[in-house]
Amino acid sequence: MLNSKELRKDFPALNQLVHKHPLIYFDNAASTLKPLTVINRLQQHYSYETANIHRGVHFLSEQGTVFYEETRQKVKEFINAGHGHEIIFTKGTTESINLVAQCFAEKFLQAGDEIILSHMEHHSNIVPWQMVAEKTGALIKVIPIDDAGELILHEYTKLLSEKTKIVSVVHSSNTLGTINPIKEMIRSAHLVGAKFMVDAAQSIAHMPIDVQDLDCDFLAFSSHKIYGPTGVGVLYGKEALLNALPPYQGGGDMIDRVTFEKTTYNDLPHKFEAGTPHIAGVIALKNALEYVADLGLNEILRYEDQLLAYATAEISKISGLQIIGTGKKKSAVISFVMQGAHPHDIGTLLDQQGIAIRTGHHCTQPLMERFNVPATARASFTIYNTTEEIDQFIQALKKIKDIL
Ligand code: 7TS
Repeated sequence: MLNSKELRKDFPALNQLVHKHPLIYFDNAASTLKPLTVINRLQQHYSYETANIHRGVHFLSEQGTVFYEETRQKVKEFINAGHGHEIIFTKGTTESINLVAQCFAEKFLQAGDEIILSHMEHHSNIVPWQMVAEKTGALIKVIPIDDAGELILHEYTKLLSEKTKIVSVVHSSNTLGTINPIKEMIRSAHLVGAKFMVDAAQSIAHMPIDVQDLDCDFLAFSSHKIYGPTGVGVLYGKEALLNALPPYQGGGDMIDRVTFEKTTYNDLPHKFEAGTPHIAGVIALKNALEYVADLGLNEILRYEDQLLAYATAEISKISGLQIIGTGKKKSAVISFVMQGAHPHDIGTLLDQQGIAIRTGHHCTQPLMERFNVPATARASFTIYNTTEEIDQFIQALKKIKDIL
């Protein structure tokens, strides 16, 4: 069993007071805290290793290139991709989705084609598709959800047709916690010849992911949600598809040969990595992935499931509190509303006791409309959280309920 008390020592941020209370960090779906191995790696890089990569002949540049490419191999292993060059480094999930939307549209979308999204998507898996739909005349179709916050799968099957060119769906919802049956959904999409993109922003740190087993065509995640640095993301794409797409941005590193008449492009993965990337961040992402792999994703999953079950049971005992998102398969995210209290007030009062949660629409406004709420309060748990922290959170919520 994962020893959360022991591994808390790896996270210096937990060793501080906020408003004179020990920090209780329940905003892990927004961004996770960083372990020392990641922090130290960044410091090591900026202290002794700074250099640009992929271009120098000097020692530091060559060393940096090796470290950077080692992370690519680590990501490949972590998600079981077939090849290292199927891993593209981006700024984050948002950029990974924008890349696929724009490049895919340019090559494969025409007026009348259909893009399928779900009602529980983060704005970053809606807006990029709307932008390309507007340009190409493609249409967006939306998989509805039920009152528990689960996708209505027979409606999804009905939406699929030979007009469907791509389906892009979140693996695990940042607002509801719902874990979607993407493997099954991918299989259905492929039956009509559509491609499938997985937004794994919320799942990557919390459950094992095997892109070959899923057979997804694209998958995106952010380093900062898996204990790594901000400003780094990953796009996985199947080799043949990435080769078929046009480049995303033009610039250094992505070219083979440039003349004013014509430019030819570099091979994968460099074709999609124009300009100097976040070298330090990519290098330290390897430490984050090793940290998670050492703990074991199945262990993490089991531990977070326990926290979720405990917190759900305790919150459910508080009258006037309603959980939004009650699906059968959930990650450790609880969104809730309290009768007579605005979520922002709940968030502010919790903050005064050192408890960090997120309030608002969580970049899922269509979901807020679906559940007819302007906003929710959201607590999201991970490896360093404990049942004692949940007890304090519950006590604080009960007090807030009396005040408001
Ligand atoms: N997709 C999902 C499902 C997300 O939860 C987020 C961020 C993103 C995409 C975008 O990731 P980014 O790293 O490119 O910004 N979600 C949240 C959240 O729930 N609270 O803050 C950010």
